[in-house]
Amino acid sequence: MLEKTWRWFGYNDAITLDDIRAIGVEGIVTALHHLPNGVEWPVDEIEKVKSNIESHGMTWSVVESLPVHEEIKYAGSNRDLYISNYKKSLRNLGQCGVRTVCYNFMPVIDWIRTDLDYKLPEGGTSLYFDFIDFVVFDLFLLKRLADAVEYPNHIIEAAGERYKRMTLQQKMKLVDTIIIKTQGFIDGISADNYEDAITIFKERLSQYDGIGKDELRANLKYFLDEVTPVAEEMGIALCIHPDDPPMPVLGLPRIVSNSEDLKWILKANTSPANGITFCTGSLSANKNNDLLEMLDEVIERVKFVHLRSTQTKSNGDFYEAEHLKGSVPMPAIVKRLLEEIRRREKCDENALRVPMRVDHGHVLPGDSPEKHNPGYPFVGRLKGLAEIDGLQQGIITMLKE
Ligand code: DNO
Repeated sequence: MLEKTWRWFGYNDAITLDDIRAIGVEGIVTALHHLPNGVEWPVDEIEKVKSNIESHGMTWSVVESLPVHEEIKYAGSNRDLYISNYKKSLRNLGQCGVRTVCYNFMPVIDWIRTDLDYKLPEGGTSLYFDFIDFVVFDLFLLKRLADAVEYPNHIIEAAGERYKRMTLQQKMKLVDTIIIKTQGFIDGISADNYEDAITIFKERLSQYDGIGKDELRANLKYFLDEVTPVAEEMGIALCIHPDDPPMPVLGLPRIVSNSEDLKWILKANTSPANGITFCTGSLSANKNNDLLEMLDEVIERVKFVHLRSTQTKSNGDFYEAEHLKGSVPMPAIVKRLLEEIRRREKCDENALRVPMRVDHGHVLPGDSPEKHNPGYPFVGRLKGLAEIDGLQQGIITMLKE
């Protein structure tokens, strides 16, 4: 069985551990959200969160994320200091028995959406990525005009037209959505107004001048070669999260986007601690990604899964579909994962469980938008979890027959 887990954002999360326990969740996915990015996570802070989770009848199954400081990603002068802190945090987590650690290696910006309240025909709302809005943000709000060549002419024209028709309020909302709202609760930027947000954001982008795919890959390998021996010693599975959306953005390279990338990562560092977070939602936003084929290629190193689906459109847009709809072949994915779990259990009866969290959810009746982080409503995720759990129970029954 996949372990049923749930992302909890700590004490500031309006969704409480009691709420989460009540719906049958077994494990919590969380981080020390109150600590700044890059510092060592002290044992007593880890213990506090862990025992709080345990006092609610659950376990702290996954750290998401132990953030990788930007200096590690762009190889800044303090990278070895941040890597040393990372190793200390891994040791401390291992000592406390927290053994699955998710992280990402996306420069500057983690996940990207342009609309957090896209109305679905059925009445709920979903997260949406509008390609033209994103180009408006890039070329006309950030004003990264020098790099405009990345986009075909007709896209630049369409973005220009849209920009002309936008009100100031709409422009501010787009900046707020992309830079502040989606990033803010993860490890993001806080700014008082939208001009400051743009300035800070552009400074961060400029730190990657001269860093292309090869350089970023080299920096990831450097990081992995340093931290995997500690992870291995502590019995920790480190699991890199794919890029969302899986493509280069804003002139920044992205290196966890497709089959070739995943295979490269596993080959670049062959430690068993070098694992993958298989996020079906992120990977499915590129319609060239064949998810089943990709899962087969890396399945032995999949240590954590995020299950959700997207619906892509021919114009480059995508939105988050219901968990069992959209383009992800969810039943086949879950079946494949359950077969792999069975294989692991046969080889090693102490095999770590594979935690699964439903990633994101629609905002549905009963959810009040101010009571959750974007993408993480209670009812919408509960629906996804119930569907996926039903699916897995059904598949397990069939596999036994
Ligand atoms: C957004 C998430 C990402 C993801 C991190 C993992 O909702 O999918 O923030 O958790 O990138 O490091």
